[in-house]
Amino acid sequence: MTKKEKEKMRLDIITCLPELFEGPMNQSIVKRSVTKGHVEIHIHNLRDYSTNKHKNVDDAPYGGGAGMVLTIEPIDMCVSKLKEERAYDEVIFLTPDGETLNQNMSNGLSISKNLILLCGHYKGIDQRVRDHLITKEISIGDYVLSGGELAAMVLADALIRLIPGVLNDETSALSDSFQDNLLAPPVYSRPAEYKGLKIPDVLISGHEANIEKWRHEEAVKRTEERRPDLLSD
Ligand code: 6GU
Repeated sequence: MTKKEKEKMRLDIITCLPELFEGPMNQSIVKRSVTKGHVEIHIHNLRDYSTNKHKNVDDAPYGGGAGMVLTIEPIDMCVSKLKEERAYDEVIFLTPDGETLNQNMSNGLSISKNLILLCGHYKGIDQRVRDHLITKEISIGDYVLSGGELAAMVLADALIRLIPGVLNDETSALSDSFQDNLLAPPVYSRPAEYKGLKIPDVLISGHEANIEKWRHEEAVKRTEERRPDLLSD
C-alpha cells in the first residue's frame, strides 16, 4: 500500500478517568503518529453518558458484597453511539482476567481500522457488558492495577508503534525483542572504548555478514539465559 492509500487507525477509549490520558498520549511516538495522521485517539468520559443527576456510572452489586460495579447503561449508550458512526474491528475490555497481551496479539491488532478500548474501574463491571458488548478481553500481565487506563495506554502504545510509517526506520519494529520470539541483542554506541570498557571487535569490523551472525547469536544467548520459555514454543 502506498502512503496515501494507507488507512488511519482510530482508537476510541472509554474511561471514567479521561484526565489520565492527557500526559502519556501527548508524548513522543504516540503524539507524532497522531500529528502525522497515522492514528486518531478519541477519549470518551463515561460520566457524559450517565443518565442520573449525579452522573454516577456505578452501583452496588446485586446479591450484596463489597465494592461498586460499573453499570451497563452508560457503557451501552457510549458503545452504541460509536457503533452507529462506524464499524469496529473489536470492542476490547481491559481486565486482569483477560488474555495476556503479547507481541503476537499486538501484531494482529495493529492492522485494525477501528477499535474501542473500554477501561474497567472500581470492583467490576456488569457481566452483561462482557457477554454482549465486548468482543475481546485483554490483560497486560499477572498483576492487578487499580484500573484499566494504564493497560489501555500500554496497548495503544504497543499497537501504534506497529502501524507502518510510524517508526522512522521501518525495520526497527521488526528487530524489536519478541518479534521473532527472540530478545533483542546488545547494542553499543560511541566511544568504542570508555574507561577501558571495549565494545565487541566485530561491530567495528565493517563485515556485515559477521555482524548479523554475531547479533543473531547474542539474541539466542540472551533469550536462553533470560527467557527460555520463548524458545520452547
Ligand atoms: Cl487490563 N486491568 C487492571 N485493572 N489490572 C491489570 C490489567 C488490566 N492487566 C494487568 N493488570
